[in-house]
Amino acid sequence: MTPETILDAETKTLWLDMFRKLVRIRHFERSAFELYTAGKLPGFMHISIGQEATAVGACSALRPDDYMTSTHRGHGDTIAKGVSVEGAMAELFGRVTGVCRAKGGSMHIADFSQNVLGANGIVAAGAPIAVGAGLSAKKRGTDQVVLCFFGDGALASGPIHESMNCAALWKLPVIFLRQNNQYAESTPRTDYQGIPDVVEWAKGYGISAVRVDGNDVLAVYRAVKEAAARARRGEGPSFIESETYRWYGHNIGDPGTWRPKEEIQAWKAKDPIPRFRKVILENGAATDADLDAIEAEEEARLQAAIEAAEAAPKPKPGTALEDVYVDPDLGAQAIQGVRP
Ligand SMILES: Cc1ncc(C[n+]2csc(CCOP(=O)(O)OP(=O)(O)O)c2C)c(N)n1
Ligand SMILES: [Mg+2]
Repeated sequence: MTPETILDAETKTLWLDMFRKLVRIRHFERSAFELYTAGKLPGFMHISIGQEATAVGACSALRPDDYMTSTHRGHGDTIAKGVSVEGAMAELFGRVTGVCRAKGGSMHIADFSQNVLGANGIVAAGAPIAVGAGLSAKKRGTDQVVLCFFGDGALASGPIHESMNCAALWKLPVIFLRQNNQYAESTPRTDYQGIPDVVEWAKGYGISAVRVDGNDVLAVYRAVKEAAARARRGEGPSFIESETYRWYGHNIGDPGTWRPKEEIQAWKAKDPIPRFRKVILENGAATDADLDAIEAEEEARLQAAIEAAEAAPKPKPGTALEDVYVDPDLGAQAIQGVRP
């Protein structure tokens, strides 16, 4: 049997789509870093280079109508779930063509057309939102699931516990996926986490819990696929500990060089993109030339997105309350201190 006959067409398409998204996010994050450093982007940001396999593997296991919540480090997660690079890049530039019309910025990218309920600058704040979405799906009787990304540091804060408790109690279709990039800001988990094994801890809620190699896109995909299937069968939430690493520091002003050089090098050697490229080639799902072409297409698309974003207008001050309140008049009164 030749390698070509091992993989069915559907799997090949899935793999190439996942490769494309890995590359898309890597290009996006590199460009965001460069543009910010060159003084072209306002605000503040957190780059997720190194963590792409967790974002892509997880979101590829969802249906388009499933929901997702993310964190302050949400560029990769939101793009993996379907936010366009055009909309995301324009959002970083603070332009009207941004996916949130410049009202979200780097840390609050949301896109309801993709059921992306938002990246979130408040640590752990995505979890209660995910539980609310899960409760809504359950009450409405849909079989949608909710993927809740959060950081390793977020696990040490109350909302994660409250959310997991509620989701377990009410058997809600929520997948709690901890993106364990080993640090909360510059604090290693040995300095903030009293729980010896978070997978065993999560099992204490009476839910399924597993640990995966977060730099292996297929391992993450399989874990989320299984968790989603359980949730759709009405078997409630799951917890996934995805072990990964961010190559750079906590935020864009932090080069992260305070970490041991050997540690950074060891994780870079586990770069999820060449790793998956190797799997694709070994299984005959594509050739090097096919994968190079995907990379070139994504780079060209991103460059066009950057040019379009730079050329787009900034929002007018008078539009500040649009899209913020359901009723803009009530919103304006609230801001002026007039209670409706
Ligand atoms: C409620 C709250 N507390 C503190 C902060 C400041 N803060 C921003 S990111 C961060 C660390 C988060 O670490 P982790 O959850 O591991 O995510 P990572 O940055 O590693 O992706 C902290 C403390 C915040 N944004 N929100
Ligand atoms: Mg972290």
